[in-house]
Amino acid sequence: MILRDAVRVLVTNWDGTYTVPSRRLYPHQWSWDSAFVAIGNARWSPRRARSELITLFGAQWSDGRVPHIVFNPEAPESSYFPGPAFWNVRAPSGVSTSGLVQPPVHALAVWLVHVADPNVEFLRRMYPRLVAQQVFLRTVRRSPEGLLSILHPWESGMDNSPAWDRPLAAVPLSLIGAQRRDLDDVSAEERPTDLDYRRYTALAAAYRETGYRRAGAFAVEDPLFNAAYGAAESALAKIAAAIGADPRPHHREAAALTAAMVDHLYDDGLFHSRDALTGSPLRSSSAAGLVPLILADLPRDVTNSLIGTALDRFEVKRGMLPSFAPLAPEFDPVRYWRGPSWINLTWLVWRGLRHRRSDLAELLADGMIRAVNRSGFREYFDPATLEGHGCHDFSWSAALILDVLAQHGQPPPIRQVRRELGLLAEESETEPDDMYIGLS
Ligand code: 2M8
Repeated sequence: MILRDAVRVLVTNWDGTYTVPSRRLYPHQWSWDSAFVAIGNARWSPRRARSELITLFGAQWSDGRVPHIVFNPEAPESSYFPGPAFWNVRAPSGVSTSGLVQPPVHALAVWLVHVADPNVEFLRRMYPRLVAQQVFLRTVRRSPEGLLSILHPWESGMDNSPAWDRPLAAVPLSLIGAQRRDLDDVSAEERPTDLDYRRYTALAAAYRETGYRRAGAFAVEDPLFNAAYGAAESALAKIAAAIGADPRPHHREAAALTAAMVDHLYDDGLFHSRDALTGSPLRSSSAAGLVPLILADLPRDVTNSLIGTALDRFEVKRGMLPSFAPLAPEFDPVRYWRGPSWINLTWLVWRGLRHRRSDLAELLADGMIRAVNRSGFREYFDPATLEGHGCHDFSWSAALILDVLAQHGQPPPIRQVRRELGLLAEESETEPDDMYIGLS
């Protein structure tokens, strides 16, 4: 049973207060993974869902940034590259983290966890931290045109996307080779090249040398990252209303962001990145350009054109969204983020389509379920054959399937699954202590 298997993956990857994306390949806490995991866990253990997010925000920096990796002190340095010694930084709570961020999908996650299991106290606890996360981004990453920059491909979440080939080529190569661990678990054809890794390392080291303050050779306005920020403001408006705060500033911020994206990143049926250092467009066929479908106020003509592109260039009628358009020359169906389908990207676009084109949303939901039925909870899938690639038992693949099933009339039979997995105690446990240190 797919439901029980999904819960089993999440239980296996649970570390006591949060979930690792994969036991071997990614043995720490990752920022946007935890948001997706919380959305799925909310369907069977809202306590774990809340704990996941509280733990992540326990590592928030005093400037409001939520680091993209929170390191597990018990995992050895050699278990992941680049590990805590490379980043050489600690959050106010004392835990080692990276200095980068990832797409801010957390306010949406907090809201969805609340919808699945209403808990105003949790909203009150998370609201100031989510606001601080957004304030950090708009204070230090926003251009005069109102768009946010990412400073490393790892901040996009779609690390190896062909969309970064051009701006990444301008990054000087690191003299130090990367001590990669990823190839111990996944074959080299499915991962970034060594050359990519030398550039990733050089860029991260240069950012570290500025105290994680100043942009280096890579600064890009990415549609997925910006859309996540806009959707976060819409979620914050709902959270604010639920706790008696003023939702209007959040509505205004979401509308302004959407307008800036349409003015500067949209062209010909797709949103594209822009090089923030030169102002030039970085046209590509990345599926990041469809993610703005999650924005509430997207103009109708833009929405319709995006749907046309999804059907035509991204062939979504096949059921899964490829991460890069299949007819584009750079497309590769098995290499990480250069074409394979991912459950989180497909889920985001599925959410954007549910109230606009429910027929297409159904096709994507069926596609995600078929993919995991055929290949298990793999990290990514060949969009044509649904063959699985990357690591096995990948957390967000399991989590988001639970959400899809619940929304498609198959809410998990929670007590039965818990009983089968020996997890009946779940119901009575309480959330972890608040590790939060306070914002300056
Ligand atoms: C991948 O990224 C990490 C670096 O952050 C890596 O390759 O080591 C990406 O797929 C990213 O989106 C994801 O959050 C992370 C953990 O699943 O893995």
